[in-house]
Amino acid sequence: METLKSILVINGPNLNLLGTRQPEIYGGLDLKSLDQLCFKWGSAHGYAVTTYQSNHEGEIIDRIHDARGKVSGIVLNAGAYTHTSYAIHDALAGIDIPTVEVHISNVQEREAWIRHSAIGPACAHTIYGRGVEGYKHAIGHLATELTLPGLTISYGSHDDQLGDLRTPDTPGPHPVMVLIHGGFWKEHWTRDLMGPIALDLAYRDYATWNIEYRRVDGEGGWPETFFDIASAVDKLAELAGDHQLDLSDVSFLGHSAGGQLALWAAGRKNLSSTHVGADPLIRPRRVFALAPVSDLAAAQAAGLGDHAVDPLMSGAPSHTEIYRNLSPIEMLPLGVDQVIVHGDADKAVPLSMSESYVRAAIALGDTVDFAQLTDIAHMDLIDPHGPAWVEVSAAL
Ligand code: CA2
Repeated sequence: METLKSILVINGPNLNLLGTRQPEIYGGLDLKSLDQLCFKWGSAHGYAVTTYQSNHEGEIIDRIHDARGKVSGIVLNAGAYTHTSYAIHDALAGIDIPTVEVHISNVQEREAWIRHSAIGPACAHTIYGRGVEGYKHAIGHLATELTLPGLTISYGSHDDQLGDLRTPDTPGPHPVMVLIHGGFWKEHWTRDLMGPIALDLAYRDYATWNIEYRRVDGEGGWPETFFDIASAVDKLAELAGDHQLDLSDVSFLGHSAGGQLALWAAGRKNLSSTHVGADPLIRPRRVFALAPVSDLAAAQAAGLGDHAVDPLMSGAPSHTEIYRNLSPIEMLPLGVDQVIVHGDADKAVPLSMSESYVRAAIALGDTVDFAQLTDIAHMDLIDPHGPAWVEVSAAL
């Protein structure tokens, strides 16, 4: 447990120009407004945020050195120094402060020199391609890791086949919530998204298993992504004894594309046609799906997530059969109690998708609670400090 509760946000060269040019890449917000948001995001987690911007490599290095003993975590957008500065790498490696590397743009979809990070190996985590919200997630990630670090456990040999297990301090066995993050199955959305929820659930005496999985622009898609979710869930059978997990009380909680995966995992049978293999070892008591992509065919037809279903399903030999076994609305009834939560201000996954899903599930005999939230947007649902959490946590 740390005693300092402060986070330093450093922005490197040219980020003082934010909001003045290239809004299509960096958004319309200026640096001063971003700083204000960082103060707000920090204080939501109980952290005082200090911000610093410089166009000079040496000054950034001095500021990093000066942080020793004064801050508990650093959020660093080193600008173009990211790609060249082994000196900043060394400065970070020389201090003992967890640092999250942040980029506003999707650096992995840009030129080769931008895809390379010289500072990445000295950072605890990298967040990119999420606009300025990436700073929020970086602060949330630091706050989570500094308060209750997860035990990172592999469930396979691929770099993405792992999860963070968090168990409360109280005597077990503990009910378990499997957390499945969203992001339209894409590489630049990672399980840090669910960290703050893991922390919140730890205070409610839940053990959490916050899982990563192979995603589409990496080595995922169908069937790898589905195979990973199934394997990650089944890994609980092996972890239960050592970590005091109550396997009779396992729930799945997924958001967005993670909601689709959670519903799929809850309802999956031994579907040889999905090529996901064996009978499930773990059956959930309940599945919580927050703004889930519950209908893959409808999502594909509507081009949701910048046509995200296309690469997810591109390896599927027969659309009709695969959709029936992978798309929650076509798997109904799931035979598992479900709680669906969706906001009416959701621009990523329309509320109407949950309305149709819930209607179909109830008609086919499933027990479903449906919470429709007013003025709540897509990402609000996974923010324990946001406007939806009172209702989301009540549903949990
Ligand atoms: O995406 C990011 O956040 C970057 O770290 C931003 C850097 C860029 O060199 C990195 O490759 C990716 C700096 C770009 C800042 O330049 C601006 C120019 C005009 C308006 C706003 C920012």
